[in-house]
Amino acid sequence: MEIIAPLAPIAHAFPPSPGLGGDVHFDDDETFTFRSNAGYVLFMIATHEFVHSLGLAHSNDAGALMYPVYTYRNLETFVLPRDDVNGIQSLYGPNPDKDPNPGPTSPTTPDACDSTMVLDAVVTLRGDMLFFKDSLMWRSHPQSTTTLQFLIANLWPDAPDSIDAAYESHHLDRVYVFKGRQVWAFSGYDLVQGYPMSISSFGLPKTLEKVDAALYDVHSGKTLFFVGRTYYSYDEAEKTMDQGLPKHVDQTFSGLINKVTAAFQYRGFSYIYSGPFMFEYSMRSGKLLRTLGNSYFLQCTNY
Ligand SMILES: [Ca+2]
Ligand SMILES: [Zn+2]
Repeated sequence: MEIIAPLAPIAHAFPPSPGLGGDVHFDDDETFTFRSNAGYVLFMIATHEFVHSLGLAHSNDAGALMYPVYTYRNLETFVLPRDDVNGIQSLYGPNPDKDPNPGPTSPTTPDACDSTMVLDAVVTLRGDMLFFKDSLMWRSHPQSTTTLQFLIANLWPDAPDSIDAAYESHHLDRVYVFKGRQVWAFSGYDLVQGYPMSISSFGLPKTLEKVDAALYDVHSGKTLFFVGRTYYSYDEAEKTMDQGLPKHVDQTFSGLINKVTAAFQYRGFSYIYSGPFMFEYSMRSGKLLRTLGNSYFLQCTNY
């Protein structure tokens, strides 16, 4: 079975059988690399194919190595996902020997139907909604009834995993992604030159270690940076931080007493996440309209 590049197979493998069985072929016309995303990372392609040689078929888990679409992954941090471990153990059984040096735990792909899941961040991108969790994201089109899940690196190879916050600046047609003291800016799929930068470039305090969530308010042209139960507000046009900050979140979002974990604005409503809960606010009145779960936009499709 082959691993699919945008245009043509990069390599293919034959499942176990006599003769050709288990053989792997690599396309000599492709550029294979050791670590860089300037070509296909040979280690990832070869591992995927050798697992086919061992008899495992493709997975529909978007986080799995055996997902049929190639995505650049950072080998410094890559750990074989749980879905692949389960797949190979379904054929060969678990390792009977106790591993004297157990490595990091295999990551499990986040599940939209998990009501206890806490999203890392939510953001709009030119009318779509993006929901982030660990190394994965869901993308939802307003016209579509399905939400697609894939690796963040599939959209933005330069973006980090497990991000803290993100917002879309309609003013500059950019998405800003925050992790720790750094911020990345993307124009469509491209990293804007000069990024990542320090979050203090927004006027946030130099001592601040991270922001928990961010939201761009189309009515006021301000971006709100949430830190715990407080927020800072940044004027996108003036490129200045407002005075008298930070404020307590319930000064703008009535009744909100818990830490904000993710936030975004969509069609005139503000959606504020706190752990597995999501609160819908009217942006103009600041009134709480509904309390929803995090699967509200994610369309849990298990049945
Ligand atoms: Ca967050
Ligand atoms: Zn394959």
